Amino acid sequence: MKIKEIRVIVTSPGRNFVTVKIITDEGLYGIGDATVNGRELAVVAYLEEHVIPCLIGRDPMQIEDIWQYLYRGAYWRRGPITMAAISGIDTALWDIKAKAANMPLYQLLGGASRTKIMAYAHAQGRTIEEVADAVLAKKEQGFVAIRAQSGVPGFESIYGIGSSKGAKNSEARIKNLPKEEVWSTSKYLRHIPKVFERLRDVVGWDTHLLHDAHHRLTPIEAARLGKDLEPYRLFWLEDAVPAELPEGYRIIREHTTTPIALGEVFNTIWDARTVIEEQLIDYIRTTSVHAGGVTGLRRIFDFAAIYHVRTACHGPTDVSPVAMGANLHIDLWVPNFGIQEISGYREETHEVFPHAWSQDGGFLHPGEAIGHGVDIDEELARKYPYKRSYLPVNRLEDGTLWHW
Ligand code: GCO
Ligand code: MG
Repeated sequence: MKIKEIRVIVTSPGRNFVTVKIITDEGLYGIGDATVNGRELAVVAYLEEHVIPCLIGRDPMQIEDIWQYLYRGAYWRRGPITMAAISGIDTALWDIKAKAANMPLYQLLGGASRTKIMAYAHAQGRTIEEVADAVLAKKEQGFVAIRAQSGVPGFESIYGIGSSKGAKNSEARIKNLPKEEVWSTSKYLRHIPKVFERLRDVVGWDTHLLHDAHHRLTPIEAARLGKDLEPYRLFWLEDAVPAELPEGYRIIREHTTTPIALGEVFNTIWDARTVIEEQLIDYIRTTSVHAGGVTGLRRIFDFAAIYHVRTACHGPTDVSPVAMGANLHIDLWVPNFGIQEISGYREETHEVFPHAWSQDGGFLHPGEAIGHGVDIDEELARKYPYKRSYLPVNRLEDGTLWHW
């Protein structure tokens, strides 16, 4: 079997997605996600100019060799653009291999270790009562794990909370440039424990509650927050501190027993090495589209298992249904599974990416289709052209640019 053609499909059914389609001379094809939110076309150029010409005519069964060729062979290793490109190719190759073997991908990985995959949903609100209502609504839908994000009094819009009317009409929105938000760590740190106190009152103790600090704290601030949240027994505190300095997580660990999740922006096992090896985290958030596809993710997860770290694939709306499918096959197999994020897709996204994976209340399953079970309707995809779009940026009250 030989790789005959590789297409890069850019479509925006609700938001931008970059999808790789590898077609073989025997007619089998595979699909992979290569989306990097806000920098989509950089991956397209990387693939079209630098990757695809090297792969035409190769044997698609040689997944490991192709992975190493694109990783080591490029000389310039790692980074989100390179790794998303590798991820798209790798996931499509695993799709082809599983189709050729006539089995669902999870079978090829070693078979199912569980019957269903626990997922967590997002709940948010501007006020504590709005968050409480949102959490109860998700519980009602069958979720046993819910991430709760709250507005902070005095701020218009904040991470994880739908933007207010004003923000929607802002100049940045109109010009299609990054929206700017305002942030105060001290106000946030005072408010969040009150949110979780109330949530435990309304939701009880059987629902897992999670919270994402989105890289905005320093280690000692994160340690304080973890400590203040201890009475409410969170499932985790996520991305408390940017992890370019992984040693910073030692400070958090010394002070709190609140479990720590990290790594949605990690691209390789090297990014995750220190926090896993020193047991500074409890959940590793790497996902197939940003951490080197099935090959890269499997390597990280096996490494994490040695250190009691469990898996928690990133699954926001910008991780396409294709990467979600690949994640779910890994989730069903991986011995040290923890949880899977699902933030829900728009109807048009589901239509462009028909998928065998399914959701039953708060649980997911990859399905029994051969391959990873996700396809792309290319004709429909053409109806949703790419639109430049950005993640917001964040500033302190005095204008200093802050982490987002
Ligand atoms: C999450 C994430 C996302 C990211 C987004 C960036 O936990 O789901 O923090 O909301 O911000 O995926 O592209
Ligand atoms: Mg996050």
